[in-house]
Amino acid sequence: MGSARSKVELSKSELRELVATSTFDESELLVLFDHFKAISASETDDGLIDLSEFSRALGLTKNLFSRRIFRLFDENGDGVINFKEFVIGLSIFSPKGSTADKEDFSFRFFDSDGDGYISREELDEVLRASISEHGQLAISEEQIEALLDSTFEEVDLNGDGRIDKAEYKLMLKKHKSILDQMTIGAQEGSEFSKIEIKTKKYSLK
Ligand SMILES: [Ca+2]
Ligand SMILES: [Ca+2]
Ligand SMILES: [Ca+2]
Repeated sequence: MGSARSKVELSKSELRELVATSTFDESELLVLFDHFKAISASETDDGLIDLSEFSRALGLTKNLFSRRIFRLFDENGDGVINFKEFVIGLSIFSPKGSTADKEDFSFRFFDSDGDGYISREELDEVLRASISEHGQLAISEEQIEALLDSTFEEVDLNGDGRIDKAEYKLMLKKHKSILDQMTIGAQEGSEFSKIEIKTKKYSLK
């Protein structure tokens, strides 16, 4: 696969634009472009990354998490990730990405209907997916409800039954580990380097 000519090309002007708009320099972008080519050709060599290719590169099965992260990367919502979207998404995840961008990104991860609030149903959905992902099926309905109750009691400061961005940010201040878990690269670029390693391994196949 490594020698197959990919359908994507990176022009000098695109490269310059991405140096200006992302947290990466030119040499990092060229490395990312190689990864992009490998991932985008891993199932269908069309110069674009679809959900299946994306999930596989992240080492995730297609689940709520990979679908949500994919959607956040897919800024124009056309169902595929182009190189620019790939770079901008990874920019946020990278150690150099700003805290504000990471906060926004993780908030949008929870706020699946995009109305600017995390509802109890939205939190419930992520919680259940996370529980089933970790195989902790022994958690009862009552425990889930109790966890939701205590979360809202703590986080929903104005008591309107939903979490707005200000409340969410205060919660992140108190529980710093949430953002670390939610964002690739928040801890010494660990997950981010894993992406690189994984895709490198993958492209050698
Ligand atoms: Ca797209
Ligand atoms: Ca919402
Ligand atoms: Ca609220």
